[in-house]
Amino acid sequence: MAIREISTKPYLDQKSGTAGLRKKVAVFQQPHYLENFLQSIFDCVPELRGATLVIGGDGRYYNRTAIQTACSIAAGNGVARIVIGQGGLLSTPAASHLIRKRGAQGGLLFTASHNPAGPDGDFGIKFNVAGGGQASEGLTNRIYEASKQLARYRVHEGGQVDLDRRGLQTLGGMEVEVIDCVDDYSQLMQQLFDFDRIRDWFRRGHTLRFDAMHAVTGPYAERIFVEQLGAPLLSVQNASPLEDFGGGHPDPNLIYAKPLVDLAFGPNGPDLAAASDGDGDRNMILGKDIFISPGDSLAMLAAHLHELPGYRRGLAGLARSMPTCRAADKVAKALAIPLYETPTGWKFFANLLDAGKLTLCGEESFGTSSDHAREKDGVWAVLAWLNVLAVTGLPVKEIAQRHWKRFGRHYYARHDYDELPGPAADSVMQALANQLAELPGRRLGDYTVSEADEFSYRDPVDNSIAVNQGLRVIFGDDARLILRLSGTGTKGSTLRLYLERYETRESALNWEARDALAPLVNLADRIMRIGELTGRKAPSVIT
Ligand code: G16
Repeated sequence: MAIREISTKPYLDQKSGTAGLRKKVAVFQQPHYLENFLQSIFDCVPELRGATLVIGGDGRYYNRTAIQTACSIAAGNGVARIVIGQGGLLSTPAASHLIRKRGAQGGLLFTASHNPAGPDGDFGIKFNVAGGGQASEGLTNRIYEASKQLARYRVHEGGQVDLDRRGLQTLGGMEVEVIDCVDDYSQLMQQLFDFDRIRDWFRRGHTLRFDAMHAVTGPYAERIFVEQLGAPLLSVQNASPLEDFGGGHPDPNLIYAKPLVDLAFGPNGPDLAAASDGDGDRNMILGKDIFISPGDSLAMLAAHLHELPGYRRGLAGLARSMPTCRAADKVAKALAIPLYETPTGWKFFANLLDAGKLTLCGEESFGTSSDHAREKDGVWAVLAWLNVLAVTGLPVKEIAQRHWKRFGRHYYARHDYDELPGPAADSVMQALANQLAELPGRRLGDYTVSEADEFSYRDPVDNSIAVNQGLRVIFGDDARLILRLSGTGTKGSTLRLYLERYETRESALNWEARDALAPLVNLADRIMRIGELTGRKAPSVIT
């Protein structure tokens, strides 16, 4: 076995964002860049020596190269066994599940999520810990510190893993097991959902259209929706994973999944339309003539989850990220269960899930999942909706309208200002921060500010504290304006403005979200002056 130590020089920019290290492909292609980051992980997680490590990716450009590099570094650092999805593919939630199922000490996930791919696109790495959750802020900070000091890395030289051949291989002294990427995951889904009932729903002529956006969920969707649940083949579109995602932007939202949205609002829309993103952790849900916002989807699933086989014991608790609308809070109150408000980033749910305090959680960024994994899970969310539709026999729109009638409706939108110069984005944040102290009590339009603050979070399990998690202007139960900087962009700064308005009047439950939120957009203009401070007339993307 040829283990070699290679001298290197540190890179100083290997700081993880909201979900791992995301950079342009060209950045990862710099000499030793990837090796350095991987070695920093192995240096900070000594438990990986002699243990099992799961490796997979979303199939984007550079995935296979990066996986070969990861295998040789893992072998160089004494990993005993690697479990890899065939072709280098594993959806993020499937990888999280495998880490748990195999008792692995961690997983390397090669993905930049929904960001575009290809030689000029983005690449990324996430390290997930034993238990399947994303590395904590503490660990990613330690990895970053280690990367800044790194002087050498260890590799096994010679030999490659055949990523396409299922079964056992060896690389140096390390065992490599290449597995079908769907098998374990689909077994888990069958434990959670009533496949017979969903099959029957399809048999009765109901329809699904799932858009895999040429990303990782294609094989999962074809196996589960078509082969196992009996949906017709054309229920899954863009099913083959491509290295450049077909040139698209695999972000399941109203902008980037527009053809699907048009279908849902067209004359022959399916009963359920859904999409997932590059690595399969996000989801978008639509019914005939209706878009279910992620915050609503979380709340509606919360209200119905106990009707599904894997959740009959009821819900221990609910959680949402701070900018996610407060629809789930209303359901938690009705169910008399706790609702946790966490910072943006799925990693903040992990401790609560591990401690059994949570059953279901979600984020405005099109993420929903349960305690079955430690990642958000796009296919899981679609199955949950299918199962709810099959159990209730109601159309999506009817489920939504009954929900709003019972709990009230949270109109919601997110305005993104992408690729801003850092100082311009910072000046908007600063200008609002400067006003926080004087805002409470002020009457603005139809609203009165009840609280204005910078969000910080104390984890109820380990008491760790996360500060600087976004600025909130809260108008009691009626509305909120939230401003924060994204932690996932790879170019300039992205400013996110989140708008939420709550209505309980029956006459106000079926407005267009854009109309309902117009007064709040005006208020945000007045308070935050984004146009004036950034020179941008309008957001880059509204979701
Ligand atoms: C990641 C995180 C999510 C987060 C989202 C947006 O999702 O896992 O928790 O909500 O980014 O983060 P930000 O607002 O900081 O850009 P993904 O799907 O990109 O891994």
